[in-house]
Formats: sequence, structure tokens, C-alpha cells
Amino acid sequence: MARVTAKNKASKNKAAKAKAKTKSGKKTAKAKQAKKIAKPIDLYYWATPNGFKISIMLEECGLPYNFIPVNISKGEQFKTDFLKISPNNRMPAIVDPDGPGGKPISIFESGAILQYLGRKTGKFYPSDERARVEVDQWLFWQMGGIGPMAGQVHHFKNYAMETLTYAINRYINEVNRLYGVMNLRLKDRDFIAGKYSIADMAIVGWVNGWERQGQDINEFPNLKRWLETMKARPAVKRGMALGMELRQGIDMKDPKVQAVLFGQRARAS
Ligand SMILES: N[C@@H](CCC(=O)N[C@@H](CS)C(=O)NCC(=O)O)C(=O)O
Repeated sequence: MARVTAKNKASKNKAAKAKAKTKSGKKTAKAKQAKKIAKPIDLYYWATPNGFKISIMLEECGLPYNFIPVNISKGEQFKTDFLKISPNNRMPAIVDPDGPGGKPISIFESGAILQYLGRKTGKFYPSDERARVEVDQWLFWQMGGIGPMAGQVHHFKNYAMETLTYAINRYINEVNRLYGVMNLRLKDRDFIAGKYSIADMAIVGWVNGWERQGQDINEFPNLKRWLETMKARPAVKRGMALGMELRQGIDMKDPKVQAVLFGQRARAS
């Protein structure tokens, strides 16, 4: 797995400020913190809606990161070193060299990563308990609802070699119901949990695929407005562009790709 260091503007500025203050001899707590944050996080990633959640959050926070592509169509998610970080053979995953107690920490599961980064930076994940519960509800709603259900539509409608009408309709309908839930929720608020948060970041990559999910976004005006607002954010644009070029030309109906991704069963080790 190759590494590509992605240094965003904010992280460069923070590191520069920290350096400047250190040189002048005044090592303030802020300078120390900025220097600490400047240690890049390893991001194990492939350009999919689950991957976008973390690239968006890293971009929004201005955290420096090394982009380590995990080409899931070639089976890189089964490499021994990756499985040590992500035993579920799924990306995204991160390794933060500056974890709790200043020691490295590895994390898999996108929801857990978002919460960790939110706690680490104090951004997009409120510390007030009521506000945090709002965010958590919608984050878990994404993890257990729109993500897996839209994923099933992608599978049965776009990738399966057999046309299974019952399965296609079942998941298109469920995604339609979930879009309706979001549309109602967004009637009187700008973002899903009120203020912009990790819950919005978790959802955007999924709703962005509305056409592939057999949906018409125009039937959901509040959701459409939210999607447009989200996609206009520079960090969201950068996060959702990360590694897209590596996916070009991959045919999900290629038997070699299908053999890697579909029909997986328990591993012996
Ligand atoms: N619940 C996991 C799901 C991650 C996931 O499903 N990732 C897919 C790509 S979107 C993956 O790595 N697939 C590899 C495989 O199927 O072997 C999370 O949110 O992190």
C-alpha cells in the first residue's frame, strides 16, 4: 500500500505557527498543541461513501494525514498488516501516532473514527451531552440505516449478475423511506443534528449517490437543499475527491473483482 501525504492548508499554517513560536523561545500551550496536531494520521482509505466520511472530517479539521490507498477491488483489505488495524477487512481505518497518552492508536469502523477525531479536536462533535446525543443518534442512524440499505441497493441494482426484482425493490423502498425521514428532519434545521457535525459528514457520501439508488432527490426538497449546501463546502469537495482517480476504469462486474468482494466467508486467520 503506497502512501501519499495530504497536507491541507490549515495544518500547514498550524505547523508553521507552532514552529515560529518555538523559534522565538515562547513555547505557549497553543503552540505545543498545534505542533502535536501536526503529526500526520495514517488514513487507510478507498474512495467510497464510507471512506469519504473520514477524508471529509480530516479536511474539515485541517489535520495532516498520509493517504494510504486500500484497493478493495484487488483484495488489499486482506493484507496481514491491514488486518492488524482493521480485523473486519474493511476500510476506512486510521492510525494516529498521537493517540491517548501520546501513544499511537489504530481505529477501524468509520463511526468510531469520526467520534474519536471529534473528541480529539473538539470539532464537529459537541461536548454538551444533549447536543452530543443528537449527533450520536443520527450518526448511528447512518451506520445502521442509510449506509447498509443504500449499500444493498448498490449491490442488487448495480453489481449483482442476476436480476433479483424482490431484493432491488425491497432496498430501493427502504432507502426511499430513509430519505423521507431525513427530508422531514431537515424541514426546520440546516443540518441533521442542528449544527454541522460528524453526522452530516457520515451521510453525505450516501445521499450523493441518489441516482444509483433509484431515487429522485427532487422529491425531497429539504434533503436536496442540504446536499447542495454540503457539496458546496470546500472540505467536503476535497474529501470526496480524494483518491477518485484510482477508481477509474474498475469494472465492478469484472469476475476477478466480484470474486474478491462478493461471497466472502469466514477467514481461518
Ligand atoms: N461499517 C464499516 C463499513 C465499511 C465498509 O463496508 N467498507 C467497504 C467499502 S465501502 C470495504 O472496505 N469493503 C471491502 C470488502 O468488502 O472486502 C464502516 O463504517 O467503517
